[in-house]
Amino acid sequence: MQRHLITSAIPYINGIKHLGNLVGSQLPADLYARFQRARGNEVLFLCATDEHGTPAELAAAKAGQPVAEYCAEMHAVQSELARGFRLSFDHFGRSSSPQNHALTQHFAGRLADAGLIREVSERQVYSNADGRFLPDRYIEGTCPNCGYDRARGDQCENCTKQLDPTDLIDARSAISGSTDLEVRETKHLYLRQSELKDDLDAWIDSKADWPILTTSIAKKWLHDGDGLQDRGITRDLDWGIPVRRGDAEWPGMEGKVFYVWFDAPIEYIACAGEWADAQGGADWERWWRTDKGADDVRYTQFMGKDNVPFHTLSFPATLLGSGEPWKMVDHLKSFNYLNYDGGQFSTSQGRGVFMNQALNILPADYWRWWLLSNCPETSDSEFTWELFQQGVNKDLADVLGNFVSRVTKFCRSKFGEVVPDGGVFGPLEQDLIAELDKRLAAYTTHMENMEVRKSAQELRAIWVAGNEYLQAAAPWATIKEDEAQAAMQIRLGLNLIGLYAALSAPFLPDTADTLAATMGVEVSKWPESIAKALNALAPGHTFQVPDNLFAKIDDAARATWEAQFSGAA
Ligand code: B3M
Ligand code: ZN
Repeated sequence: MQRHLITSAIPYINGIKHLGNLVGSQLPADLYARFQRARGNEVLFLCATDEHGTPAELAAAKAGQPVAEYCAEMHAVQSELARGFRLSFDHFGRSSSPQNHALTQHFAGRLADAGLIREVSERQVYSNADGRFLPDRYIEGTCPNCGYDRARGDQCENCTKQLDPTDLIDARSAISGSTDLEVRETKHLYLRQSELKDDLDAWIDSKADWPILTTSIAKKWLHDGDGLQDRGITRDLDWGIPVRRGDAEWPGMEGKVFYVWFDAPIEYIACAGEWADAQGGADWERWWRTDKGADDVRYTQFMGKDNVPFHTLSFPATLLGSGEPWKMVDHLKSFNYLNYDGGQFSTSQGRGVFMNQALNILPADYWRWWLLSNCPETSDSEFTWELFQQGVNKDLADVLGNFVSRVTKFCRSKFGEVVPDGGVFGPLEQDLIAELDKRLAAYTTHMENMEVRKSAQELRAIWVAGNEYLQAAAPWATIKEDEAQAAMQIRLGLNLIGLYAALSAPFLPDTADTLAATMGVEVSKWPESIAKALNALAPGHTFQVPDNLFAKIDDAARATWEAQFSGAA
């Protein structure tokens, strides 16, 4: 038995995520976790909400709520949506947890002890009216480049020019609107990543099996220009993890918090602690400390490509720099972007489908199937309603749904809702078994390698093979001449449904449950041999004909949704 630690990038707390976010990390991570569990392996699958930083503060302010209250509410919302999409996290934690506070402060202390932290004095905008330093995006003013009067201190949204807050004309606080701003000195902590450059380089070189997308990003940051730069790990914000050196105060750092990207990946570890506490004291260190059993853990991370630098450099720098035996990532699976109908998903314009909206219109499995089988794996990919309609109607309704319906209904009408007896498998059945054995091996390999699209294609081919068999065997014709032969064909068909439940479960967990319940069995573990799986249901075993598994999406519904989610309103 293998042990798999699996983490998905932790979604920001500031609102409900869209389908592009979902397919870029959480959903493929869930696919892999479900697959590994079905293989009989031990899995710890973790995710959490990323609750710190300016985006959280801004979203809470917009909602008119204290940040802590806003985060608690949004965590509950995201958690419910994760359940709705059947994301099978062993724990869905919070980066604001006490466990993460303690661990983040611990790491900072270790890094400081190792001489890997230095203090830097910076000049930053202070708002007298607000009584605080303003992060760049809390400062608004007129863009010196295009004259847009609501440009932000980091960038002008109108002409996209990158700005410094001091470039802005008539700068004001985005919080209070006050123009009573001044530039003050403030001290920050920097992680001396440059000191760890050779260690990181060697570590990345040891990952020969990583995708080029991943290693090229890491190498670029390591070597381009002046090479890996030290990174500020503190901020002048109220909300966040207070800067402490382990258990001790950090003189000069009073009132400051750690930068969100410093504490967010540490939450992967803290989340295991949260999980353990929720289990009444399970052992989390056997997943994370190589001196306590984690040396035989295989750790896989899932994320969008924009998160790769933090996971290949900053977080590993934190772990290596601590000098402690933390488990490092073994495989990092990164994704490109999913676009929406010729453009991008946009939260502010309400463009595209968000997780809550998706579940309001169709069950989770429809989305899971389409998103995974079209995921942005080797390049960006695109959601259109037409492609979605095609995927659902053809793959799910016409192929899988139709097969199940034909087999079960035919059986009910001729033999009743019971697996019929009848002859032994003939050449047609042996051919099918041989084909499915080959396809099962290919499917299993693709799933092992996290080749999501190839896995979906192979699963679909496995469904298609069942339909083709049914077409060739034609039990509705056979029965006129040889009832025993028709009975054998249908017995095989019913067993295929059981097999489909097991093989489809990582993609379509609800459908798998329905299929298994229909057949009066549990969803079985990953099959080893097709021949064995196709003899699982013995003659005499009773079943029930399921309701239509998938409703087709008609053109009217498609047009309605197209308009509804265009962001035009
Ligand atoms: N919250 C960004 C994102 O959701 C960020 C990931 C953190 S992973 C430690 O894409
Ligand atoms: Zn501008």
